[in-house]
Amino acid sequence: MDWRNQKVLVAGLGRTGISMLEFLTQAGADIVIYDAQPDAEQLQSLTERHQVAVYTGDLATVFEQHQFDILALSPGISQRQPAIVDFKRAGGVVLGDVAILADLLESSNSKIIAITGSNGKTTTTSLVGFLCAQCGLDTVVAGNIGTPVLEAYLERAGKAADVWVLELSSFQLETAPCLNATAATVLNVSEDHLDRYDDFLDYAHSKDRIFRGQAIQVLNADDVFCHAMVRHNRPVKWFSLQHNTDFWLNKDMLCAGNEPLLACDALSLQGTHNAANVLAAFALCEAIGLPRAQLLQYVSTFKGLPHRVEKVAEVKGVTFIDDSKGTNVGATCAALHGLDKPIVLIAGGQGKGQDFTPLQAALQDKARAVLLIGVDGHQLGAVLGQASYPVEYYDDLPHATERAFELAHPGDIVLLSPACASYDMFKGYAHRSEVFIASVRQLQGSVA
Ligand code: UMA
Ligand code: ADP
Repeated sequence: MDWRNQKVLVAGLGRTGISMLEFLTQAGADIVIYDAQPDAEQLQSLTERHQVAVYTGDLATVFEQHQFDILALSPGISQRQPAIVDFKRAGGVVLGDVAILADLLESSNSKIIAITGSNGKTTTTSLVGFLCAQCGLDTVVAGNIGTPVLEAYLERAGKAADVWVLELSSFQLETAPCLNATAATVLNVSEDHLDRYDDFLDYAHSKDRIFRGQAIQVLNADDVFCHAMVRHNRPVKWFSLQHNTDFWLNKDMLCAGNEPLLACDALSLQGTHNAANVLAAFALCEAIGLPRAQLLQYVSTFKGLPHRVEKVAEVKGVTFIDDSKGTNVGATCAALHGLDKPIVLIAGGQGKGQDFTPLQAALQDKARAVLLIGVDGHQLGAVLGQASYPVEYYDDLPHATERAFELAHPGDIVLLSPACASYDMFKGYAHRSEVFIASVRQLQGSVA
Protein backbone atom coordinates (compact mmCIF):
# COMPACT_ATOMS: atom_id res chain seq x y z
CA MET A 1 0.00 0.00 0.00
CA ASP A 2 1.24 3.49 -0.80
CA TRP A 3 0.89 5.56 2.39
CA ARG A 4 2.34 8.77 0.94
CA ASN A 5 0.05 11.75 1.58
CA GLN A 6 -2.68 9.55 3.03
CA LYS A 7 -4.41 11.42 5.84
CA VAL A 8 -4.25 9.06 8.81
CA LEU A 9 -5.58 9.35 12.34
CA VAL A 10 -3.58 7.07 14.63
CA ALA A 11 -5.77 6.29 17.64
CA GLY A 12 -4.26 5.08 20.93
CA LEU A 13 -0.88 6.04 22.33
CA GLY A 14 0.06 2.67 23.78
CA ARG A 15 2.77 0.47 22.24
CA THR A 16 0.66 -0.32 19.18
CA GLY A 17 -0.18 3.33 18.47
CA ILE A 18 3.44 4.40 18.81
CA SER A 19 4.60 1.61 16.48
CA MET A 20 1.96 2.59 13.88
CA LEU A 21 3.05 6.22 14.18
CA GLU A 22 6.74 5.28 13.71
CA PHE A 23 5.98 3.11 10.69
CA LEU A 24 3.52 5.48 9.02
CA THR A 25 5.84 8.46 9.50
CA GLN A 26 8.59 6.58 7.66
CA ALA A 27 6.07 5.56 5.00
CA GLY A 28 5.19 9.20 4.30
CA ALA A 29 1.66 9.43 5.69
CA ASP A 30 0.16 12.69 6.94
CA ILE A 31 -0.57 11.84 10.60
CA VAL A 32 -2.66 13.15 13.47
CA ILE A 33 -2.73 11.40 16.87
CA TYR A 34 -5.66 10.73 19.18
CA ASP A 35 -5.80 9.25 22.65
CA ALA A 36 -8.76 9.63 25.03
CA GLN A 37 -6.53 10.03 28.06
CA PRO A 38 -2.81 10.03 27.31
CA ASP A 39 -0.57 10.08 30.34
CA ALA A 40 2.15 12.73 30.77
CA GLU A 41 4.94 10.23 30.12
CA GLN A 42 3.36 9.08 26.82
CA LEU A 43 2.99 12.69 25.67
CA GLN A 44 6.51 13.66 26.59
CA SER A 45 8.14 10.73 24.80
CA LEU A 46 5.95 11.40 21.77
CA THR A 47 6.73 15.11 21.47
CA GLU A 48 10.45 14.41 21.93
CA ARG A 49 10.45 12.24 18.80
CA HIS A 50 7.66 13.58 16.56
CA GLN A 51 6.13 16.85 15.51
CA VAL A 52 2.55 15.79 15.31
CA ALA A 53 -0.80 17.16 16.46
CA VAL A 54 -2.25 15.25 19.43
CA TYR A 55 -5.97 15.30 20.24
CA THR A 56 -7.55 14.01 23.43
CA GLY A 57 -11.05 13.76 24.86
CA ASP A 58 -14.01 13.12 22.59
CA LEU A 59 -13.15 11.28 19.34
CA ALA A 60 -16.24 12.64 17.53
CA THR A 61 -14.85 16.18 17.87
CA VAL A 62 -11.62 15.16 16.14
CA PHE A 63 -13.58 13.76 13.20
CA GLU A 64 -15.60 16.98 13.03
CA GLN A 65 -12.43 19.08 12.84
CA HIS A 66 -10.46 17.00 10.30
CA GLN A 67 -10.94 14.84 7.24
CA PHE A 68 -9.12 11.49 7.32
CA ASP A 69 -8.75 8.72 4.75
CA ILE A 70 -7.73 6.06 7.26
CA LEU A 71 -8.13 5.42 10.97
CA ALA A 72 -5.20 3.33 12.28
CA LEU A 73 -6.77 1.90 15.41
CA SER A 74 -5.13 0.39 18.52
CA PRO A 75 -6.68 -2.87 19.72
CA GLY A 76 -7.78 -1.43 23.07
CA ILE A 77 -10.24 0.92 21.30
CA SER A 78 -13.53 -0.54 20.12
CA GLN A 79 -14.52 0.37 16.58
CA ARG A 80 -18.15 0.11 17.62
CA GLN A 81 -18.18 3.52 19.23
CA PRO A 82 -20.53 5.85 17.32
CA ALA A 83 -17.81 8.22 16.07
CA ILE A 84 -16.00 5.32 14.35
CA VAL A 85 -19.22 3.80 13.02
CA ASP A 86 -20.05 7.18 11.41
CA PHE A 87 -16.52 7.48 9.98
CA LYS A 88 -16.85 4.07 8.32
CA ARG A 89 -20.34 4.86 7.06
CA ALA A 90 -18.93 7.96 5.37
CA GLY A 91 -16.38 5.79 3.50
CA GLY A 92 -13.47 5.96 5.98
CA VAL A 93 -11.20 2.91 6.24
CA VAL A 94 -10.33 1.40 9.64
CA LEU A 95 -7.15 -0.69 9.89
CA GLY A 96 -5.03 -2.07 12.69
CA ASP A 97 -1.32 -2.83 12.89
CA VAL A 98 -1.83 -6.48 11.83
CA ALA A 99 -3.51 -5.38 8.58
CA ILE A 100 -0.58 -3.05 7.87
CA LEU A 101 1.90 -5.88 8.48
CA ALA A 102 -0.10 -8.31 6.32
CA ASP A 103 0.12 -5.82 3.47
CA LEU A 104 3.89 -5.45 3.96
CA LEU A 105 4.45 -9.20 3.95
CA GLU A 106 2.15 -9.93 1.03
CA SER A 107 4.85 -9.93 -1.61
CA SER A 108 7.58 -11.43 0.60
CA ASN A 109 8.51 -15.10 0.99
CA SER A 110 7.99 -14.97 4.77
CA LYS A 111 5.56 -17.47 6.21
CA ILE A 112 3.00 -16.43 8.80
CA ILE A 113 1.72 -18.65 11.60
CA ALA A 114 -1.25 -16.98 13.29
CA ILE A 115 -2.58 -18.08 16.68
CA THR A 116 -5.72 -17.07 18.50
CA GLY A 117 -8.11 -18.62 21.02
CA SER A 118 -9.59 -17.71 24.37
CA ASN A 119 -6.82 -19.52 26.24
CA GLY A 120 -3.37 -20.88 25.51
CA LYS A 121 -2.40 -18.23 22.92
CA THR A 122 0.78 -17.04 24.62
CA THR A 123 1.97 -20.52 25.55
CA THR A 124 1.36 -21.88 22.04
CA THR A 125 2.86 -18.81 20.35
CA SER A 126 6.01 -19.04 22.49
CA LEU A 127 6.30 -22.78 21.85
CA VAL A 128 5.80 -22.43 18.08
CA GLY A 129 8.34 -19.57 18.00
CA PHE A 130 10.78 -21.68 20.00
CA LEU A 131 10.36 -24.71 17.71
CA CYS A 132 10.75 -22.64 14.54
CA ALA A 133 13.92 -21.01 15.88
CA GLN A 134 15.35 -24.36 17.06
CA CYS A 135 14.69 -25.80 13.61
CA GLY A 136 16.91 -23.06 12.21
CA LEU A 137 14.33 -20.57 10.88
CA ASP A 138 14.86 -16.84 11.23
CA THR A 139 11.79 -16.33 13.44
CA VAL A 140 9.89 -13.27 14.67
CA VAL A 141 7.40 -13.68 17.53
CA ALA A 142 5.05 -10.72 17.96
CA GLY A 143 1.49 -9.49 18.49
CA ASN A 144 -0.72 -9.73 21.57
CA ILE A 145 2.12 -11.57 23.32
CA GLY A 146 3.68 -8.14 23.92
CA THR A 147 5.68 -6.72 21.01
CA PRO A 148 3.40 -4.95 18.50
CA VAL A 149 3.87 -6.41 15.03
CA LEU A 150 5.06 -3.12 13.49
CA GLU A 151 7.55 -2.58 16.31
CA ALA A 152 8.96 -6.01 15.42
CA TYR A 153 8.91 -5.11 11.72
CA LEU A 154 10.81 -1.86 12.25
CA GLU A 155 13.37 -3.60 14.49
CA ARG A 156 14.29 -5.86 11.57
CA ALA A 157 15.27 -2.81 9.50
CA GLY A 158 14.19 -4.38 6.22
CA LYS A 159 15.63 -7.88 6.83
CA ALA A 160 13.08 -10.48 5.74
CA ALA A 161 12.25 -13.23 8.24
CA ASP A 162 11.60 -16.89 7.41
CA VAL A 163 8.54 -16.98 9.63
CA TRP A 164 6.36 -14.60 11.63
CA VAL A 165 4.66 -16.25 14.59
CA LEU A 166 1.77 -13.98 15.62
CA GLU A 167 -0.39 -14.13 18.72
CA LEU A 168 -3.60 -12.35 17.77
CA SER A 169 -6.39 -11.23 20.09
CA SER A 170 -9.97 -10.90 18.95
CA PHE A 171 -9.43 -7.13 19.17
CA GLN A 172 -6.53 -7.29 16.71
CA LEU A 173 -8.45 -9.56 14.37
CA GLU A 174 -11.34 -7.06 14.23
CA THR A 175 -9.14 -4.63 12.29
CA ALA A 176 -7.31 -7.19 10.12
CA PRO A 177 -9.45 -7.66 6.99
CA CYS A 178 -7.26 -10.36 5.41
CA LEU A 179 -4.16 -11.73 7.06
CA ASN A 180 -3.48 -14.51 4.57
CA ALA A 181 -1.45 -16.58 7.03
CA THR A 182 0.30 -19.76 5.89
CA ALA A 183 -1.22 -21.65 8.83
CA ALA A 184 -3.61 -20.42 11.49
CA THR A 185 -5.35 -21.77 14.56
CA VAL A 186 -8.25 -21.02 16.86
CA LEU A 187 -7.20 -23.02 19.92
CA ASN A 188 -10.55 -22.85 21.71
CA VAL A 189 -13.43 -20.46 22.31
CA SER A 190 -14.83 -19.80 25.78
CA GLU A 191 -16.42 -16.66 27.19
CA ASP A 192 -14.19 -13.60 27.43
CA HIS A 193 -14.35 -9.87 26.68
CA LEU A 194 -18.15 -9.88 26.72
CA ASP A 195 -17.96 -6.27 27.90
CA ARG A 196 -16.87 -5.46 24.33
CA TYR A 197 -18.97 -7.83 22.19
CA ASP A 198 -22.73 -8.11 21.73
CA ASP A 199 -22.69 -11.73 22.88
CA PHE A 200 -20.65 -14.94 22.90
CA LEU A 201 -21.28 -15.67 19.22
CA ASP A 202 -20.18 -12.17 18.24
CA TYR A 203 -16.91 -12.74 20.15
CA ALA A 204 -16.41 -16.18 18.52
CA HIS A 205 -17.00 -14.64 15.12
CA SER A 206 -14.18 -12.15 15.61
CA LYS A 207 -11.80 -15.08 16.20
CA ASP A 208 -12.88 -16.78 12.97
CA ARG A 209 -11.43 -13.86 10.99
CA ILE A 210 -7.97 -15.39 11.47
CA PHE A 211 -8.81 -17.83 8.62
CA ARG A 212 -9.42 -15.16 5.99
CA GLY A 213 -7.13 -15.86 3.04
CA GLN A 214 -5.77 -19.31 2.28
CA ALA A 215 -4.37 -20.44 5.65
CA ILE A 216 -4.13 -24.13 6.45
CA GLN A 217 -6.57 -24.47 9.33
CA VAL A 218 -5.51 -26.00 12.63
CA LEU A 219 -8.63 -26.61 14.68
CA ASN A 220 -9.63 -28.06 18.03
CA ALA A 221 -11.85 -31.09 17.43
CA ASP A 222 -13.20 -30.83 21.01
CA ASP A 223 -14.56 -27.31 20.50
CA VAL A 224 -17.96 -26.81 18.91
CA PHE A 225 -17.08 -23.31 17.66
CA CYS A 226 -14.01 -24.64 15.84
CA HIS A 227 -16.21 -27.09 13.91
CA ALA A 228 -18.25 -24.15 12.67
CA MET A 229 -15.09 -22.45 11.38
CA VAL A 230 -14.09 -25.10 8.79
CA ARG A 231 -13.61 -23.66 5.31
CA HIS A 232 -14.33 -26.11 2.55
CA ASN A 233 -11.66 -26.87 -0.09
CA ARG A 234 -8.95 -25.97 2.41
CA PRO A 235 -6.55 -28.29 4.32
CA VAL A 236 -7.61 -28.77 7.95
CA LYS A 237 -5.52 -30.37 10.68
CA TRP A 238 -7.43 -31.34 13.82
CA PHE A 239 -6.11 -31.71 17.35
CA SER A 240 -7.98 -33.25 20.25
CA LEU A 241 -7.68 -34.36 23.87
CA GLN A 242 -10.41 -36.93 23.31
CA HIS A 243 -10.62 -38.31 19.79
CA ASN A 244 -8.27 -40.12 17.43
CA THR A 245 -7.51 -37.39 14.93
CA ASP A 246 -4.48 -35.78 13.21
CA PHE A 247 -2.86 -34.86 16.55
CA TRP A 248 -4.37 -36.19 19.77
CA LEU A 249 -3.85 -37.30 23.33
CA ASN A 250 -4.26 -41.04 23.85
CA LYS A 251 -4.22 -41.44 27.65
CA ASP A 252 -0.78 -39.95 28.47
CA MET A 253 0.70 -40.23 25.00
CA LEU A 254 0.75 -37.49 22.36
CA CYS A 255 -0.04 -39.13 19.02
CA ALA A 256 -0.27 -38.23 15.34
CA GLY A 257 -3.08 -40.45 14.09
CA ASN A 258 -2.00 -43.94 15.10
CA GLU A 259 1.65 -42.99 15.53
CA PRO A 260 2.78 -42.40 19.16
CA LEU A 261 4.90 -39.23 19.34
CA LEU A 262 5.85 -38.49 22.93
CA ALA A 263 4.71 -39.22 26.50
CA CYS A 264 3.30 -36.20 28.38
CA ASP A 265 5.81 -36.92 31.17
CA ALA A 266 8.58 -35.96 28.77
CA LEU A 267 7.24 -32.37 28.57
CA SER A 268 8.13 -29.59 31.01
CA LEU A 269 4.67 -28.12 30.43
CA GLN A 270 2.13 -29.38 32.97
CA GLY A 271 -1.58 -30.14 32.65
CA THR A 272 -3.83 -31.52 29.94
CA HIS A 273 -4.59 -28.03 28.60
CA ASN A 274 -0.89 -27.72 27.79
CA ALA A 275 -1.01 -31.06 25.96
CA ALA A 276 -3.61 -29.41 23.69
CA ASN A 277 -1.26 -26.45 23.16
CA VAL A 278 1.60 -28.79 22.23
CA LEU A 279 -0.59 -30.73 19.77
CA ALA A 280 -1.66 -27.49 18.11
CA ALA A 281 1.96 -26.34 17.96
CA PHE A 282 2.94 -29.59 16.23
CA ALA A 283 0.17 -29.17 13.68
CA LEU A 284 1.15 -25.56 12.95
CA CYS A 285 4.86 -26.30 12.61
CA GLU A 286 4.28 -29.27 10.34
CA ALA A 287 1.89 -27.15 8.27
CA ILE A 288 4.81 -24.87 7.33
CA GLY A 289 7.00 -27.88 6.53
CA LEU A 290 9.06 -28.44 9.69
CA PRO A 291 10.13 -32.08 10.08
CA ARG A 292 8.47 -34.12 12.82
CA ALA A 293 11.74 -35.68 13.99
CA GLN A 294 13.21 -32.25 14.79
CA LEU A 295 10.04 -31.04 16.51
CA LEU A 296 10.14 -34.13 18.74
CA GLN A 297 13.77 -33.49 19.51
CA TYR A 298 13.12 -29.93 20.73
CA VAL A 299 9.63 -29.86 22.24
CA SER A 300 10.58 -31.39 25.58
CA THR A 301 13.22 -28.70 26.15
CA PHE A 302 10.62 -25.91 26.06
CA LYS A 303 10.06 -24.51 29.56
CA GLY A 304 6.61 -23.10 30.38
CA LEU A 305 5.95 -19.41 30.98
CA PRO A 306 5.58 -17.68 34.36
CA HIS A 307 2.17 -16.98 35.99
CA ARG A 308 0.51 -19.89 34.18
CA VAL A 309 -0.13 -22.73 36.64
CA GLU A 310 3.36 -22.13 38.06
CA LYS A 311 4.47 -23.60 41.39
CA VAL A 312 5.63 -20.80 43.68
CA ALA A 313 6.47 -22.56 46.96
CA GLU A 314 5.60 -25.34 49.36
CA VAL A 315 4.92 -24.23 52.92
CA LYS A 316 4.27 -26.89 55.58
CA GLY A 317 3.07 -29.33 52.93
CA VAL A 318 0.79 -26.78 51.19
CA THR A 319 1.69 -26.06 47.56
CA PHE A 320 1.10 -22.50 46.31
CA ILE A 321 0.41 -22.20 42.58
CA ASP A 322 0.34 -18.95 40.62
CA ASP A 323 -2.11 -18.91 37.70
CA SER A 324 -2.63 -15.15 37.68
CA LYS A 325 -2.82 -15.37 33.85
CA GLY A 326 -6.03 -17.38 34.33
CA THR A 327 -8.10 -14.29 33.46
CA ASN A 328 -11.31 -15.97 32.31
CA VAL A 329 -13.59 -18.78 33.43
CA GLY A 330 -12.31 -21.24 30.78
CA ALA A 331 -8.72 -20.80 31.96
CA THR A 332 -9.57 -21.30 35.63
CA CYS A 333 -11.66 -24.40 34.82
CA ALA A 334 -8.70 -25.81 32.85
CA ALA A 335 -6.31 -25.11 35.73
CA LEU A 336 -8.68 -26.76 38.27
CA HIS A 337 -9.17 -29.74 35.96
CA GLY A 338 -5.42 -30.27 35.58
CA LEU A 339 -4.68 -30.36 39.36
CA ASP A 340 -5.65 -33.48 41.30
CA LYS A 341 -5.41 -32.37 44.96
CA PRO A 342 -7.89 -30.51 47.19
CA ILE A 343 -7.70 -26.84 46.29
CA VAL A 344 -8.19 -23.55 48.09
CA LEU A 345 -8.98 -21.25 45.17
CA ILE A 346 -8.35 -17.51 45.26
CA ALA A 347 -10.36 -15.84 42.49
CA GLY A 348 -12.19 -12.64 41.51
CA GLY A 349 -11.45 -9.28 39.92
CA GLN A 350 -13.09 -7.73 36.85
CA GLY A 351 -15.50 -10.31 35.43
CA LYS A 352 -15.81 -8.77 31.93
CA GLY A 353 -19.48 -9.80 31.70
CA GLN A 354 -18.72 -13.54 31.83
CA ASP A 355 -21.03 -16.26 33.05
CA PHE A 356 -19.27 -17.75 36.09
CA THR A 357 -21.55 -20.81 36.29
CA PRO A 358 -19.03 -23.35 34.82
CA LEU A 359 -16.86 -22.81 37.91
CA GLN A 360 -19.51 -24.50 40.03
CA ALA A 361 -18.95 -27.92 38.41
CA ALA A 362 -15.18 -27.43 38.16
CA LEU A 363 -14.99 -26.79 41.92
CA GLN A 364 -17.29 -29.64 42.89
CA ASP A 365 -15.44 -32.36 44.87
CA LYS A 366 -12.21 -30.39 44.49
CA ALA A 367 -12.54 -27.18 46.48
CA ARG A 368 -11.43 -27.01 50.09
CA ALA A 369 -12.55 -23.37 50.07
CA VAL A 370 -13.00 -20.42 47.70
CA LEU A 371 -11.72 -16.98 48.69
CA LEU A 372 -12.91 -14.08 46.59
CA ILE A 373 -11.49 -10.62 45.94
CA GLY A 374 -12.13 -7.74 43.56
CA VAL A 375 -15.00 -5.79 42.11
CA ASP A 376 -16.88 -8.86 40.80
CA GLY A 377 -15.98 -11.24 43.64
CA HIS A 378 -19.54 -11.22 44.99
CA GLN A 379 -20.98 -11.89 41.53
CA LEU A 380 -18.72 -14.94 41.23
CA GLY A 381 -19.60 -16.09 44.76
CA ALA A 382 -23.32 -15.85 43.98
CA VAL A 383 -23.13 -18.62 41.33
CA LEU A 384 -21.50 -21.03 43.80
CA GLY A 385 -24.81 -21.01 45.70
CA GLN A 386 -25.06 -23.32 48.71
CA ALA A 387 -21.54 -24.69 48.24
CA SER A 388 -20.36 -27.56 50.46
CA TYR A 389 -17.10 -25.63 51.07
CA PRO A 390 -16.55 -22.19 52.65
CA VAL A 391 -16.83 -19.16 50.34
CA GLU A 392 -15.34 -15.99 51.84
CA TYR A 393 -14.66 -12.44 50.65
CA TYR A 394 -11.51 -10.35 51.19
CA ASP A 395 -10.58 -6.75 50.47
CA ASP A 396 -7.08 -7.58 49.34
CA LEU A 397 -4.95 -10.44 48.06
CA PRO A 398 -2.47 -10.65 50.98
CA HIS A 399 -5.28 -11.27 53.48
CA ALA A 400 -6.91 -13.83 51.16
CA THR A 401 -3.55 -15.62 50.80
CA GLU A 402 -3.03 -15.68 54.56
CA ARG A 403 -6.52 -17.11 55.08
CA ALA A 404 -6.01 -19.67 52.30
CA PHE A 405 -3.00 -21.00 54.18
CA GLU A 406 -5.07 -21.30 57.38
CA LEU A 407 -7.77 -23.27 55.57
CA ALA A 408 -5.47 -25.57 53.55
CA HIS A 409 -4.49 -28.99 54.89
CA PRO A 410 -1.03 -30.46 54.29
CA GLY A 411 -1.05 -31.93 50.78
CA ASP A 412 -3.53 -29.30 49.51
CA ILE A 413 -2.95 -26.68 46.84
CA VAL A 414 -3.57 -22.94 47.21
CA LEU A 415 -4.32 -21.80 43.66
CA LEU A 416 -4.47 -18.17 42.53
CA SER A 417 -6.50 -18.44 39.30
CA PRO A 418 -8.83 -15.43 39.30
CA ALA A 419 -11.04 -16.12 36.21
CA CYS A 420 -11.08 -12.31 35.96
CA ALA A 421 -9.01 -9.38 34.76
CA SER A 422 -6.87 -7.65 37.36
CA TYR A 423 -7.13 -3.94 36.60
CA ASP A 424 -9.57 -3.14 39.44
CA MET A 425 -6.83 -3.85 42.03
CA PHE A 426 -3.54 -4.27 40.17
CA LYS A 427 -1.49 -2.88 37.28
CA GLY A 428 -1.95 -6.17 35.41
CA TYR A 429 -1.78 -9.93 35.87
CA ALA A 430 1.99 -9.86 36.47
CA HIS A 431 1.55 -7.33 39.28
CA ARG A 432 -1.19 -9.53 40.78
CA SER A 433 1.33 -12.42 40.76
CA GLU A 434 3.95 -10.26 42.44
CA VAL A 435 1.58 -9.43 45.29
CA PHE A 436 0.62 -13.10 45.64
CA ILE A 437 4.22 -14.31 45.63
CA ALA A 438 5.25 -11.63 48.16
CA SER A 439 2.42 -12.79 50.46
CA VAL A 440 3.53 -16.42 50.11
CA ARG A 441 7.14 -15.46 50.91
CA GLN A 442 5.91 -13.67 54.02
CA LEU A 443 4.04 -16.80 55.14
CA GLN A 444 7.17 -18.84 54.47
CA GLY A 445 9.16 -16.45 56.67
CA SER A 446 6.58 -16.54 59.46
CA VAL A 447 6.58 -20.35 59.73
CA ALA A 448 10.35 -20.82 59.37
N1 UMA B 1 -7.41 4.29 24.63
C1 UMA B 1 -8.23 5.26 24.06
N2 UMA B 1 -9.57 4.99 23.97
C2 UMA B 1 -10.12 3.82 24.41
C3 UMA B 1 -9.27 2.83 24.98
C4 UMA B 1 -7.91 3.12 25.06
O1 UMA B 1 -7.78 6.32 23.67
O2 UMA B 1 -11.34 3.62 24.28
C5 UMA B 1 -5.98 4.58 24.72
C6 UMA B 1 -5.44 4.53 26.14
O3 UMA B 1 -5.58 5.79 26.79
C7 UMA B 1 -3.99 4.14 25.94
C8 UMA B 1 -3.98 3.42 24.59
O4 UMA B 1 -5.28 3.57 24.02
O5 UMA B 1 -3.12 5.25 25.88
C9 UMA B 1 -3.68 1.95 24.81
O6 UMA B 1 -3.85 1.24 23.61
P1 UMA B 1 -4.11 -0.34 23.71
O7 UMA B 1 -5.08 -0.60 24.82
O8 UMA B 1 -4.46 -0.82 22.36
O9 UMA B 1 -2.71 -0.90 24.27
P2 UMA B 1 -1.31 -1.25 23.61
O10 UMA B 1 -0.27 -0.78 24.57
O11 UMA B 1 -1.19 -0.80 22.23
O12 UMA B 1 -1.32 -2.86 23.75
C10 UMA B 1 -2.01 -3.65 22.77
C11 UMA B 1 -2.74 -4.79 23.47
N3 UMA B 1 -3.72 -4.25 24.40
C12 UMA B 1 -5.04 -4.52 24.30
O13 UMA B 1 -5.50 -5.22 23.44
C13 UMA B 1 -5.95 -3.90 25.33
C14 UMA B 1 -1.76 -5.68 24.20
O14 UMA B 1 -2.46 -6.80 24.71
C15 UMA B 1 -0.72 -6.20 23.23
O15 UMA B 1 0.26 -6.92 23.94
C16 UMA B 1 -0.07 -5.03 22.49
O16 UMA B 1 -1.07 -4.20 21.86
C17 UMA B 1 0.89 -5.51 21.40
O17 UMA B 1 0.21 -6.18 20.38
C18 UMA B 1 -2.71 -6.78 26.12
C19 UMA B 1 -4.10 -7.32 26.41
O18 UMA B 1 -4.60 -7.13 27.51
C20 UMA B 1 -1.68 -7.65 26.84
N4 UMA B 1 -4.74 -8.01 25.45
C21 UMA B 1 -6.05 -8.60 25.65
C22 UMA B 1 -5.93 -10.00 26.21
O19 UMA B 1 -4.84 -10.63 26.09
O20 UMA B 1 -6.94 -10.52 26.74
C23 UMA B 1 -6.77 -8.68 24.32
P1 ADP C 1 -3.62 -16.57 26.65
O1 ADP C 1 -2.44 -15.91 26.03
O2 ADP C 1 -4.65 -17.02 25.65
O3 ADP C 1 -4.20 -15.81 27.80
P2 ADP C 1 -1.80 -18.33 28.11
O4 ADP C 1 -0.96 -19.29 27.35
O5 ADP C 1 -1.16 -17.10 28.62
O6 ADP C 1 -3.09 -17.97 27.25
O7 ADP C 1 -2.46 -19.11 29.33
C1 ADP C 1 -3.31 -18.40 30.23
C2 ADP C 1 -4.06 -19.37 31.14
O8 ADP C 1 -5.02 -20.07 30.34
C3 ADP C 1 -3.18 -20.44 31.76
O9 ADP C 1 -2.67 -20.00 32.98
C4 ADP C 1 -4.13 -21.61 31.93
O10 ADP C 1 -4.88 -21.46 33.13
C5 ADP C 1 -5.12 -21.44 30.76
N1 ADP C 1 -4.83 -22.24 29.55
C6 ADP C 1 -3.68 -22.30 28.84
N2 ADP C 1 -3.83 -23.09 27.75
C7 ADP C 1 -5.12 -23.50 27.74
C8 ADP C 1 -5.91 -24.31 26.86
N3 ADP C 1 -5.40 -24.85 25.75
N4 ADP C 1 -7.22 -24.52 27.19
C9 ADP C 1 -7.77 -23.97 28.31
N5 ADP C 1 -7.07 -23.19 29.17
C10 ADP C 1 -5.77 -22.96 28.90
